[in-house]
Amino acid sequence: MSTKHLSVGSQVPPLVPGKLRLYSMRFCPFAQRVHLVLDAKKIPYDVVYVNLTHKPEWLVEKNPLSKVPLLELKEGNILYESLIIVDYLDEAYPEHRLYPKDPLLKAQEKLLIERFGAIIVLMNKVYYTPTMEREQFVEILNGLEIFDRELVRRGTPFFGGKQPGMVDLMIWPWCERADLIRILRGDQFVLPRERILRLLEWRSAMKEDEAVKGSYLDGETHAKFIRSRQAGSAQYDFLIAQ
Ligand SMILES: N[C@@H](CCC(=O)N[C@@H](CS)C(=O)NCC(=O)O)C(=O)O
Repeated sequence: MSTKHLSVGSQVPPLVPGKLRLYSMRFCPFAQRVHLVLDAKKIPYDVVYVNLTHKPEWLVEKNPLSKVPLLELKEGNILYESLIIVDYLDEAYPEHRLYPKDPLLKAQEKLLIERFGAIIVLMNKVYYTPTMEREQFVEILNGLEIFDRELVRRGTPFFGGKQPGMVDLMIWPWCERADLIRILRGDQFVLPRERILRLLEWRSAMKEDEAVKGSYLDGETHAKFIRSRQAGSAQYDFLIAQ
């Protein structure tokens, strides 16, 4: 169950003994990466949601970049940056490994995640800029096609094999949001099925995964948040029953 996003003037709730603490924002794809890994590895954690428009004073004290995700460990140690956090979690909690153990294979998976960064930049433009050029849409599609072909090459249901691994979980938040392009920009921006058939099958399989279900939101819900932010008043708490 979600709680309200804490904002300026709030106090940090005390840490819960025996649990990691994740500082998150319900609609942040980078924070979702960490939720996915914690959920996939079944690591006990509690969540503090943060209002990023009216940030609590303590956020910058915990993370000099003043961003989420932010992971607070039992010993009071703090980690930020989604990829650094998940790397730590996979090493510190080696049961149900998400990266391959082999250093070369692990580095190759990281390269693939790095490559997805170009799609993240393009998708961000869909949210933040008022118009979308055809060229930008084609670039997103070309990027997704690389991942579609990689799945075909691997011949497995997931990048991680029979189960989702780190690549699957790290690219998922933006694949969950892929319908936003059409919802926010119109029907001329529907991703053509035939170009990314295997990736779309993967997307359906991912939606059935228990860890994915834990943080999943549909396209319309994501769009509602983005529209509220575009209108100048981000509604962080609209999912919480009043
Ligand atoms: N590179 C960071 C990006 C995190 C990020 O941009 N988080 C956004 C929310 S989705 C944030 O906290 N923004 C607040 C700000 O930029 O002031 C990561 O991978 O964790």
